[in-house]
Order: sequence, then structure tokens, then C-alpha cells
Amino acid sequence: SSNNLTKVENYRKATYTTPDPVLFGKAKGMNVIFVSMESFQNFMIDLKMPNGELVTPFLDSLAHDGDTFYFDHFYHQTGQGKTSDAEFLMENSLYPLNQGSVFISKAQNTYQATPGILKGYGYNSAVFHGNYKTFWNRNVMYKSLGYDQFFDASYYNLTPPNIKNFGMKDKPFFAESMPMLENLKQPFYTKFITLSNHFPFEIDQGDTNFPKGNTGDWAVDQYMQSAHYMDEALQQFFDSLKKDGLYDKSVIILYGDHYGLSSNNYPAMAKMLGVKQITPVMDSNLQQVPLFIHVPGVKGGVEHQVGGEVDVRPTLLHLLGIDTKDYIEFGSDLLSPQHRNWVAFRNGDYVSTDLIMSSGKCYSVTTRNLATDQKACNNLSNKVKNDLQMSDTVVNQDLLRFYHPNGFKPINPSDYQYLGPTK
Ligand code: GP9
Ligand code: MN
Repeated sequence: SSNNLTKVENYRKATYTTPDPVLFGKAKGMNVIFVSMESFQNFMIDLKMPNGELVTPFLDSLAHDGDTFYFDHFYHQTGQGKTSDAEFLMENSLYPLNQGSVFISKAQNTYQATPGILKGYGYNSAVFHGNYKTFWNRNVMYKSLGYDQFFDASYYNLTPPNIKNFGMKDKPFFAESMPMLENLKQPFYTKFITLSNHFPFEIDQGDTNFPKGNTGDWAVDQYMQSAHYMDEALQQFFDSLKKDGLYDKSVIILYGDHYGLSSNNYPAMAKMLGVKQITPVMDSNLQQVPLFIHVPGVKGGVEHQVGGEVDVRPTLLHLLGIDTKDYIEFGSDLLSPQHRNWVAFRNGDYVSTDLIMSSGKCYSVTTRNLATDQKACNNLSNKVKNDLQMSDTVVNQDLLRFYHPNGFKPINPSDYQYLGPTK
């Protein structure tokens, strides 16, 4: 109801994070290139094989080159919608649903997503993904988000040896995407969704020289190898962007969509990480996924603030010089000095600078033991639940139908058709 919308609007006004005045607009007019790194967790950054070799040397170099922002306390916030939940968080700054996939159950809603917002600034938008368009109901949802084009599996050469598991392997995926990317009208807003590092993390012989791990847990061992393959594919993608000049004109954002290894793998992971067992606090830490943001001409560095996928939208829009105060969103600009110091997980758990709620139990960040200040835990718990609930109200009641941000032209899904390549 409009009553509920007013409540949400007031909440939103009270939680809005003002942008950093120095960084605001530093990427104005630039292209945007998102890369969703399948199942890629943050503990992999700087991880070495027993022989001392880095597992993901390219991403490690981004983390330390000083030109890229690398967020090392950044968390996924996905639920059952996995990759699609991460996409939803990133582009709407709303939480996904408690159950099922919001891409499937709420694709007919009204959204004010980043592709739609950027349309008003002359941007053209496209998604690249080596699986078929109906997976996760993307072909329906992307219309509601305002995506102009969707280069799905039908645009790629899906014959062996290019395919594995869900679709295109990352190396041929990026290689075949380049001409399509280069043909887009600029400025563009694009998203590349990788696939190779998906469970069961299998890599064909000859696709990389990198060995499997040797923990004895096949999933963990293959994860090392397939993450390395993805790392090589990303390096190849960056090289192509540098060669064709897009690198200097584009904000590049890479993020791990959600965890890849689960509690089934914790015994082997404990061995690998050199600890007795994976505690609830460590389980919470393992929900960290890396986030990288490269802005041409802007110095980066390692950023330790606690944040999550919901926070990326305001961070990006502020870099592009678009103030988010008129939009209903639940994130907080990661690069703002006023960035909020907690992140909500979909199940009501959370992490803040001081506290960790893991499986409903509250721990202290400093001692890593059960927290003594129960009141502080409960306070934050209530804040987190309220944040999730407010977002759920927006999504479940389709409240953005009634909301009209200044200067935003409503998205009409029937304006879009993803017909496939013209043969
Ligand atoms: C499939 C890809 C993987 O298109 O997005 O999906 P996931 O299982 O990670 O959600
Ligand atoms: Mn995924």
C-alpha cells in the first residue's frame, strides 16, 4: 500500500549515505563492465598451493596493484537464487527473497535497476552469458531491469571443446564476447557472467597447466584448478580490453557471486588453511567474496570496511556522478566515509565491525568467542531484520510501481526482445 511505501521512503531517507565528495563523479560518462565470478570466495586471494605457487595470481595482482580498490571484508548476501540473487542485489540494491529466486517469482515487478537508471544518462546495456537465456528466468527478468541486449548461449559457438557443465568455458566465452562488446554503442553498461568455476569445478585436460589441489577432497582439489583457469581467463579478458582501448574508458567491477565450497568440504579446508576445524566465526568469514573496482585515473588500494553485495549499486552510481538519494535502495556506498558498519545475511545472521552473528549465535570480532554484550547483539539483530523486512515489503508488494524517482523513465518490459543472433 502507499502507506507502506511512505514507511520505506522515510526509512530510506534516514539510512542514506552521502557520497565521498572527492570520488563522486570520478567515473562520469565511463563505460561499466561487471564480471560475476562464479562461486569465487575471498579466501582464495593470495592463497598458495603447497609448492608455493599462487592459485589466482592475476586477481592477487589486482588486489595489490594500488590502482584497483580491493574490498577484503565484502560478503555475499545470496539465498536460494544463487547467481541470480547476486545479480539482483548488485543492480537493485534490494535483498533477494528468503525462499526461492526473486528472478523467478518476481520478474514481473517494477524495478528501478541500474541499467534502467543509466538509460537516462545515454547508456546502452547488455549481458553476456554462456548459458541459455531462460536459465533463472533471466530473459524475463532482464526486461524488467531494462537490459537492451542479452547475448546468451545462442550467440556463442557451443561446440566441444568450448563447453563444459552449464555452457561456455570462460576462455572461449571472453574471447567470443570481445567483438560483440566492441560493437556496442558507448557509453555502455555490461555484465559478464562466468561459468567455469561452478560445482563440480571440472576442467578438461589441456585447458590449464595448473594442477589440482591435494587435500584429498575432490571438490576442494578441483576448485583450486578451476579457479586458476578462471583467473587465466580474466587476465586474457583484461589483456583484450587493454588492447582495444576499452580498459581506459571503463569502470571494471569484479565480484564473487557466492560461496563455492560448503560445510561438506570444511574438514579438507581446515587442513588446507592450517586450522583444527572451521568454527562458526570462520564459517561466517568464509562467506566473504572478493570485490574489485577499477576506475581509470583513480588510485585504489585495499579497503577493509565491512560490506555486501547490496552496497555496490550506490558505490557505482556515486562514482558515475549520480546521487542515489532519490532511489529506494538498501545499500550504503562502500567508498563513503559514512559507510554503514554492518552487513546483513539473508538468514538474519550478520557481520559488523565488532560482532558476528553466525547460525543465530553472537560472537565478538576481537575475541572470536561468544559476545558478552548481548544487548548490542540484539540491537544489531533488530536492525538487520528490519532492513531485510523493509526490502521484502518492497519486493513482495511490488511497491516500486508507486514510486517515481526524479528523472527516471519507467521501464516497459515489452520494449525489449532478446531474439538471438541474426543468422
Ligand atoms: C547458470 C549460472 C550458474 O546460468 O548462473 O548458476 P548458479 O547455480 O550459481 O546459480
Ligand atoms: Mn553462481
